[in-house]
Amino acid sequence: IRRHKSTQPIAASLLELGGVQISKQDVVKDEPTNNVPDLIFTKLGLQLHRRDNHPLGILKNAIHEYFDSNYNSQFLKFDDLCPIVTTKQNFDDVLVPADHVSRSYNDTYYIDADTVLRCHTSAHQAELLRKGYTNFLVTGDVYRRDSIDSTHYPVFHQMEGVRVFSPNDWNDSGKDGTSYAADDLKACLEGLARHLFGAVEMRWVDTYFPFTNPSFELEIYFQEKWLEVLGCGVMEQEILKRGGKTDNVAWAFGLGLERLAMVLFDIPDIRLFWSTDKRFTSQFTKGQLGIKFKPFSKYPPCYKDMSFWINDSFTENNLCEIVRGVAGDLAEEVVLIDNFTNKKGMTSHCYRITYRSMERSLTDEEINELQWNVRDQVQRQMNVELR
Ligand code: FA5
Ligand code: MG
Repeated sequence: IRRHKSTQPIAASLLELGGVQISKQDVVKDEPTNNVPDLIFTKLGLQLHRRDNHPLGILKNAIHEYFDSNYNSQFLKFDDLCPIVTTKQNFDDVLVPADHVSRSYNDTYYIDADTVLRCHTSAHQAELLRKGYTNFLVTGDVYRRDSIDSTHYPVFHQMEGVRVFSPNDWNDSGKDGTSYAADDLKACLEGLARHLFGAVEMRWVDTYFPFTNPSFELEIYFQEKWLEVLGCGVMEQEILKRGGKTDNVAWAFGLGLERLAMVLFDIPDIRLFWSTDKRFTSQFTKGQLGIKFKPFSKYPPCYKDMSFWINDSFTENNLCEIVRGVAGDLAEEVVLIDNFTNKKGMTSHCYRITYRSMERSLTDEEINELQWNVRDQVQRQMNVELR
């Protein structure tokens, strides 16, 4: 990890870079640096997806089984590739445009200007294709600066799948390569959903990814809402071409493992995956897909509102990072509940923060102290005016 010596005060550029942790370090103007907070560093290497008794490990193994039995064990499995990757792997190799938002310091954790914590397992697609693999699954922890609620967490797990076809595969089908691959992809993932869930309400939604065309998302009905569980599509020809596969067509998908595991095991909050509380961990057993999580008594939430005048560099991801930096997993949700602009053109935001522990009751003093710390850090790091 490179550190930079500062030569001059640069308060303004700190915010341009997405603030928060960056402001604790010395930064040279225009030279981006590390924005990975301690909370995230402590998650590196935990590899929940490699624990056979953890819901994510159980799910990963069940998906492996589905592919083994339906594809004659053709799919090679990787689950130990390093989450620290180059910006080339994470973005350029999968054709993410130079100005795409996902590259910003607001959305991605940078170790230095050329190195990130992968924000998706697609970071490994191109390299594995170049090495000659044509059917593979990659599971790993991925990292994103994101909002705070029951289905979003800054570290989560994905499984990437890639399957390459040659003209022989589709020539007799009466379809062109692209529609053949798209139909095969949807059939494969619908089969997977049936294997995991039996009957479940699901729907396909058309979407956009820089690396696939056409692109789709699969949503599953869960807790009275449609929950997006995966993105997928037919791989852009350019990626195959660069991998030396000019005449081929391929599909690719990226599953959100927490989202699928929440549906499968009835896990109501994404923070639970990180719990070391026996009342959580003891409920899951290697190889057992049918288990439904029995929530231990739900402790009361506590709501705290805060209002401030925002500035041009304000972002919700920065706010969430500060809240998590102070409250850790005690922060359950951060939502904008009021937003207005006055005659002078100043914009005020009011956020409601929900604090709740999964494991115990929080005291008033404890919550008040968290909230005071959040207010203090927000004011100092984001340069906003509290109201
Ligand atoms: C991607 O990451 C693409 N790389 C997926 C892909 C792969 C598309 C290959 C095409 C081909 P997306 O950002 O939508 O796409 O994330 C994929 C899944 O990860 C989502 O559907 C969701 O299930 C899960 N996910 C996204 N953000 C979070 C989060 N903050 N917490 C938990 N799960 C998340
Ligand atoms: Mg998505």
